[in-house]
Amino acid sequence: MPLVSYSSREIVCKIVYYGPGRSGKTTNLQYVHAQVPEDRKGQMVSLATEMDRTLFFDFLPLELGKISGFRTRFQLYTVPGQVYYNATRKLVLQGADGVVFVADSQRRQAGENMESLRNLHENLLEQEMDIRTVPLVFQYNKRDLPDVLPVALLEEQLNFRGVPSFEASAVTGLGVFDTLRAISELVLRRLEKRVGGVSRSAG
Ligand SMILES: Nc1nc2c(ncn2[C@@H]2O[C@H](COP(=O)(O)OP(=O)(O)O)[C@@H](O)[C@H]2O)c(=O)[nH]1
Ligand SMILES: [Mg+2]
Repeated sequence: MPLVSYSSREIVCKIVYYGPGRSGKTTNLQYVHAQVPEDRKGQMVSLATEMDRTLFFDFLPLELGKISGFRTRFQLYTVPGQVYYNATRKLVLQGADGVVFVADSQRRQAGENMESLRNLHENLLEQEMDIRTVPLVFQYNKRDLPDVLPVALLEEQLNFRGVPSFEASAVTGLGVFDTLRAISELVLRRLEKRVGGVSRSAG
């Protein structure tokens, strides 16, 4: 459930970028952070572990406006992908309102993607969240590389729910904002359903 702050009149939605190590999660965040105007974003914060980093920052999307007079603030998080950081991943997933699964499209990464998706399933379950209902989108990243799987096959391997999915090349930014927009929409739609009958307004 999103965090509602009555003092600052903000709704805070937490979006977690999940996926195997080196699929491009950090690159997504860096690209988004670089594009958001200074006055609408917080600092990129890095929680360093020994080998990898958990990154996050928050921002106020320009285009979303207000819900019932509340501004919507988004917090974007990445998790470390390596197997041995599972404790960190669980922690970062806590309270997530939506998940972007960043898959590496390269043929040789197929196993890693599926393993990471299974790990997401398990970690959500532990927090009584259901991978079949949580707002979720897939991003098939690294489309610029030569030996990538066809999207149809990635869909078959990963997108069991038929949720929105996007081809991306996070190094150039291709598909990065399409992905973010899609997960934001899903999160907000769910929020609107829960608070019931509210509408968005400009601002
Ligand atoms: N060619 C290519 N490289 C990418 C792309 N996205 C990320 N990378 C590279 O893949 C490596 C791992 O990316 P990173 O964002 O750190 O992965 P993370 O472990 O998921 O956070 C880095 O060297 C990135 O520059 C992409 O779309 N295409
Ligand atoms: Mg990373």
